[in-house]
Amino acid sequence: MTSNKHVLSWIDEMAAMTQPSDIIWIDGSEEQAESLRAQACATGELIKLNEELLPNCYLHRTAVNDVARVENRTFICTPTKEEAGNINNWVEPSKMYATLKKLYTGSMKGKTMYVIPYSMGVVGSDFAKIGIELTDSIYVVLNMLIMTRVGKNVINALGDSPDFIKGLHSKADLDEENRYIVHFPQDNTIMSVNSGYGGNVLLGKKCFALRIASYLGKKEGWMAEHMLILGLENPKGEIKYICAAFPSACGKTNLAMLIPPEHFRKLGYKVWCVGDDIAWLRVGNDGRLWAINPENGFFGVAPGTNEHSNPNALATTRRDTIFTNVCHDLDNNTVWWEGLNNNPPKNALNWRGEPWDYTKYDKNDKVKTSGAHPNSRFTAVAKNCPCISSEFDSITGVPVSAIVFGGRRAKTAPLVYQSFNWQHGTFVGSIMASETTAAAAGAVGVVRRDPMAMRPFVGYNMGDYWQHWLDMGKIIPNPPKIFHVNWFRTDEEGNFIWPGFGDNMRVLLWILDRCENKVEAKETPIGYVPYTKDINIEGLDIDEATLDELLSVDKESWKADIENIKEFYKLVGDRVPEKMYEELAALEKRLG
Ligand code: GTP
Ligand code: SPV
Ligand code: MN
Repeated sequence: MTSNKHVLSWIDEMAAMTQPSDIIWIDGSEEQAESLRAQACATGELIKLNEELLPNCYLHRTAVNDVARVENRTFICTPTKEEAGNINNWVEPSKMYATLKKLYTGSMKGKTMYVIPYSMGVVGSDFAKIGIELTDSIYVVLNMLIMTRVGKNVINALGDSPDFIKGLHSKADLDEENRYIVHFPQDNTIMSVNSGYGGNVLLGKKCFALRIASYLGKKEGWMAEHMLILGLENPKGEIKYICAAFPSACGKTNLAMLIPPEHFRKLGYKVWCVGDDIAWLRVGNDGRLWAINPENGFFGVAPGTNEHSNPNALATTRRDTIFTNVCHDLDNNTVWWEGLNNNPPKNALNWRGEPWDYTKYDKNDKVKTSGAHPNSRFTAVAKNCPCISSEFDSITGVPVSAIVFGGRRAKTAPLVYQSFNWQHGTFVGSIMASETTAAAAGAVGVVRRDPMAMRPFVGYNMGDYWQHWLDMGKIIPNPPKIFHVNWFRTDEEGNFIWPGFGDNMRVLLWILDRCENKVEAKETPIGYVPYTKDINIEGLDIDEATLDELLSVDKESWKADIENIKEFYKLVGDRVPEKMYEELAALEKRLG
C-alpha cells in the first residue's frame, strides 16, 4: 500500500520480532471490515447481535483480568526520569526496550499482523496527525475503524514522510504480570503488550492523542487535553463552544450529548456534540483558542446510559456498535447493562459469559454480581449521534469560549465557580480532585488529585505540564475563561443534591453569561460564585435553600484541602512552577 521506506522498514523490524504468519494492511473498506467481522464471529471473538434490533452490532468479552486501563503498568520512557516526573512510571528506555523485546519475540506466531494506518483528526487538516498501529487483534482493528479515520487516504497523506506515530500491540498471553503500556515520546513510539482492553490497546486514543500528543503539544505550542467539546446553541441560533475536562467516568460523554430541560428546549436551546473525550487545542489566527476532536467515535461507559440520562448516547449505540463486557440477553440476542432500564434480562450471560441471575445483584459488589462490568463500554460511530455537531469534520475546529474543570467531590467544591484569570484557572486545574472510578484498575471511590483530569495521561513531567498551561495563557490573546463544576455534591445520606445530566445546562448558561459579561458574580476566596438568582431553575424541582447550599463555599473544608494540595505539589516535585505556589499561598491567605 505504500513505498514509504520509514514505514516499511519499521514494519519489517516489528514482524521479524513478533513473527506473524501473515501481514494484512487495513484499507478502511467496508468489504474488508465485513470479512474481519465474519472471521471474528467464527472464532467467538465477537458475537453478532440481533440484526433487526441492533443492526451491525457486536458483543465482545475481554479476559476477566483485563477490563480497564492499568495505570501501574503504564510507562513514560523518556531518556531521564526527571522528564517523565514523579507522577508517571518510568524505566530507562534501553532497559524497557529490552524487556519488551523478550515479550514480543514470537508473540504473533501463527497469527496475522494487521497494519492500521490511521489519522487523528480530519485527514488534510493542520491539526491532524498520523499513526500506524500494528496489532494481532481483530477486535482492535474493528474498534480502530470506528474510533479513528483509517484508510488509503491516510497513507497517501503521509507520502514519504517519517512523521508518524509507531504503535505496536500484541495480546501475547494476556499475562497481567507482564502487561505493559509503554510510551517513548522521543521516538514517537508506543508499545502495548498482554492486554486486549480499550485504553490499553486502541493506541490512537489515550496513548497517542493524549500522552504522546501532550508531549508534542508542549514542544510545538499547542495542547492535548482529556476534554469533551460541545456547542451550545441559543434561540437566536448562535453557537458557543465549551471544552470540559472531567476525570474518567465522571460525565464527559453525558455532558457532551446533553439534552436541554424541556423549558429550554421549547425556547430553542440545543447542544451539539463535537467530542466526548479528547480535545486538541491551538491558537487561531484570530487570537482565540480553537479545538478539534481528534477521534472519530465514542468509547463510552455503558452502565448508567439510558433513555433519560443520555438518550443521544443510547441512540448512537443502536447500530454499528461494538459492545465490550456488557450483559448478553439471550432471549432476543441483545445487550443490557445496569441502569439501562428496570428490566434485567431473565435469560442472560453476564460480562464474564456465565449464566447470570439478576436477583443476586449487589450494588456493593458490582464486579462480582453485575450483569455488565462497571467499566463496560460501547464503541460507537460519532456520526451516528443524533446531536453530532456540523463542525465535527471541520478542519479548523471550533473557537472555545470556556474551559470547564470538574470532578466527583462529595463535599468541598461548589456546583460551579469561575477562576479569576488564566493563571488562577491553571491553578484550579492543578488542584482538581475526584473520587476514583472503574475506568482504571484499582480501588473505586477514593479521592485523589487528578490535575486537569490528566493525571494518567500527561506524557511528561506534571510540573512542566502546568508550566505549559501558563505559557499557553501568554500566547492566547483572547483566552477562554476557566471554570470549575461539581455535579456530585451529596447530602448526609450520600444522595446527589444536584439533579445533573440535562439540568447541567443551567450551569453552562451561567458560564456563557459570564464569558459575555452579562451577569455579576460573588467574589469568594476560591473564585467567582453565582448569585443564586442567576442560575435559572425554571421547571426544576429544587428550592433556593438547596441551591444556596450547592453554591456555598465551606472555608473549613477548603483549609483542610490545602494540606492535601501541598502534599500533592511536593509529590509532583521540583518542577511545580513558582506561580502555582504563589496561587496556593494567595488562596490560603484569602481563606484566612
Ligand atoms: P471516560 O470515557 O472514562 O473518560 O468518561 P466520561 O467522563 O465520558 O464519563 P461518562 O459521561 O460516561 O460518565 C459516566 C458516569 O458518570 C455514569 O455513572 C453517569 O451516570 C455519571 N454521570 C454523568 N453525568 C452525571 C451527572 O450530571 N450527575 C450524576 N450524578 N452522575 C453523572
Ligand atoms: C478513560 O478511562 O478515560 C476512557 C476509557 O476514556 S479508555 O479508553 O479505556 O481509557
Ligand atoms: Mn477518557
